[in-house]
Amino acid sequence: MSTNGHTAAAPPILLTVSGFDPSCGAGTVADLKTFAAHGCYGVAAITSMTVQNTQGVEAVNNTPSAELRGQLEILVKDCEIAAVKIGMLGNRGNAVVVGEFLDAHKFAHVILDPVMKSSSGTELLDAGGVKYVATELMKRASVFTPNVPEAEVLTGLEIKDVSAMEAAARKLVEMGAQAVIVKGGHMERAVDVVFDGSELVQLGGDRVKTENMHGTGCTFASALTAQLAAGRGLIEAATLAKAYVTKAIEKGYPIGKGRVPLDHFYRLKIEPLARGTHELPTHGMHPAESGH
Ligand code: PXL
Repeated sequence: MSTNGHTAAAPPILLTVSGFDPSCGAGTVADLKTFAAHGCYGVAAITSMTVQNTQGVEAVNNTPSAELRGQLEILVKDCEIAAVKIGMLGNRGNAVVVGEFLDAHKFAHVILDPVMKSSSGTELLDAGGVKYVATELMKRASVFTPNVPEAEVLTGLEIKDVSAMEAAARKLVEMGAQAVIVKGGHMERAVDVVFDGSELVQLGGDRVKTENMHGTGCTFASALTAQLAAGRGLIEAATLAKAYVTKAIEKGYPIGKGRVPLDHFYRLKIEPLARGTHELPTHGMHPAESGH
């Protein structure tokens, strides 16, 4: 292996299998920013090129299945992937490619976020894809992270409160999921329900200004992926991921006329220094000292 002289150990390499949002609030780019914010190196296979801005999705152009398979296989031939995060799949054909990929290679962590619609309501997975997720892909994931509307579609249950979220989590495990987190971001109280097949836990949370946000689900699932890859157990990883996404929501800022992306790098924000403090020329840099 050529290292080009670089000998530093690489951080965990995380793979996102997701769609591209040109406004970079959701999908692949939200995932990569989240991975980077957690000190991980992200690689990506793109399932779909969406045409969207912060105001909504204008078109969805799914990647041809053979091309998606090519992206996945070329990465796995080269890199040691610590965990896989799956988001938007687009259609059944691409969901099947991902199922086959998971069968062909063993990964320590597979986090499946069953994205069905954009926050503005556009379909991001066709009906055949939803069926494949429910019957095949879900059981191949180590953690399954539907939001409330997705959990309703998959279980057929109506979910109006936290106890219905718990019932949905139990039903998804009966349907074959290994572990489930039903995300309560759409509910009045943003409680998430975590169920690993034996222990059922509620993660409390105050609802922050989520009405007009974009990319919260992608970000939570990606933060969870990074925490699991770091070796944390499910409950601790989910708690930390929820804390991260909550803060990133709080710190979000508008970049366009529509939905607000999160600030994935809020941890890097440094309070502005007193004016001028960091622009003082160092010795030898100042014209007065150059001798001219
Ligand atoms: O937030 C779900 C989502 C996931 N992936 C892509 C998206 C969206 C929402 O718009 O565009 C690519």
